Amino acid sequence: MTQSRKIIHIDMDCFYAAVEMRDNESLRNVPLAVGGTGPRSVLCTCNYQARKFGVRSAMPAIKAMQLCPELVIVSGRMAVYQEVSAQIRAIFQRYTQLIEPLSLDEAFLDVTGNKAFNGSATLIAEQIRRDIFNELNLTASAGVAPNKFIAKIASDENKPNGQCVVTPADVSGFVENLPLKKIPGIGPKTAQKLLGYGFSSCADIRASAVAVLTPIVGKFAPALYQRSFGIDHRQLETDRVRKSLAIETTFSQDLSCEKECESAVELLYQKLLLRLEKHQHMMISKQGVKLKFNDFTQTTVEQQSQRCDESTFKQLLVKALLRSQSRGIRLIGLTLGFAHHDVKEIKQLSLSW
Ligand code: TTP
Ligand code: MG
Repeated sequence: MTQSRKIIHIDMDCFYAAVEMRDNESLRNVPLAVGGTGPRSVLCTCNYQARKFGVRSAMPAIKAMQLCPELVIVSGRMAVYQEVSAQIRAIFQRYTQLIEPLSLDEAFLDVTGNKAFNGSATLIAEQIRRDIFNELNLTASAGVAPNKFIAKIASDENKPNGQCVVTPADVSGFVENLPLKKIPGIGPKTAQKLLGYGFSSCADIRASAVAVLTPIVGKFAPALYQRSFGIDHRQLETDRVRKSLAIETTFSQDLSCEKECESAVELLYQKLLLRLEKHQHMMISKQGVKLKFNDFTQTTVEQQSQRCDESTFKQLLVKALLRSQSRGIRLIGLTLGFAHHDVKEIKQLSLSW
């Protein structure tokens, strides 16, 4: 029998708003949102008091004020949130080096084989949340499960300041009646589409087949089918595992001039910056540009770099284009290399949760 993994997903409660409430007493007992205050601005998040009025993340401030006229909106302090995020990460590191940050306020931790608390992931998650509360005066929620998919959903179950443990034996029952929109990767539109075909829960998906799901959800079909049984073999993308970040695009028509390629690099660069947000903790060591030509051969030009900057990508593009020998460009990719750290290997495993 193979040992199941123990994954913890930690997610801070109303993160930006919680930091503002912590740092300013006058904001503690009012419905509070963090976001722009201008007429066309959108909220980043809001506290739980504001949520009672239906106020939500990504809601236009105007709509939020209609729902909750006494809502207080403050502008965000990104530098402070980043600093708190680093403090939270330092707490995680006391318990494991296998950490995959998803954003400033959430991360997966793999504690399989941990020695602390006799290997109980439940107790480790409780202790992490206690450390966060005692040291940073903020609350976090946790999901504990045999894989990332279940852990992420579980951390939402008992929010705020709660925890939910799904043991291997509980997995099947936990996912069976799960609404499909809870599955990461299924947005409201896809959920609606699936409903149109009669799929409303994981139980419905289980009774179907990948071949039936493919015309509806495309490439996501095999993963969706697996998720409906609670299966998710994805490893954590830790600093150790992730050595690079790449983003690329294949053109419907080959590009033939430098100007077109440069515009494509500008677009890709914006996308790369968005992806990089999830990996803010990583140390960049290299930038690269990949080109695929219309004869399907490819070339890559790289350069040592500690930053992710657009002008370096453009310079690398120019160098790569020198190798094109007037062939059309089918694909352009941008890559970042990361410096990586050594992490101790997992050794002993414990069966208790
Ligand atoms: P979330 O974890 O999605 O939300 P949250 O921490 O505010 O609330 P919850 O208790 O439900 O976890 O996002 C973390 C932070 O990311 C959030 O505090 C603000 C920011 N954020 C945005 O700026 N825009 C958004 O649309 C969302 C969803 C979050
Ligand atoms: Mg959160």
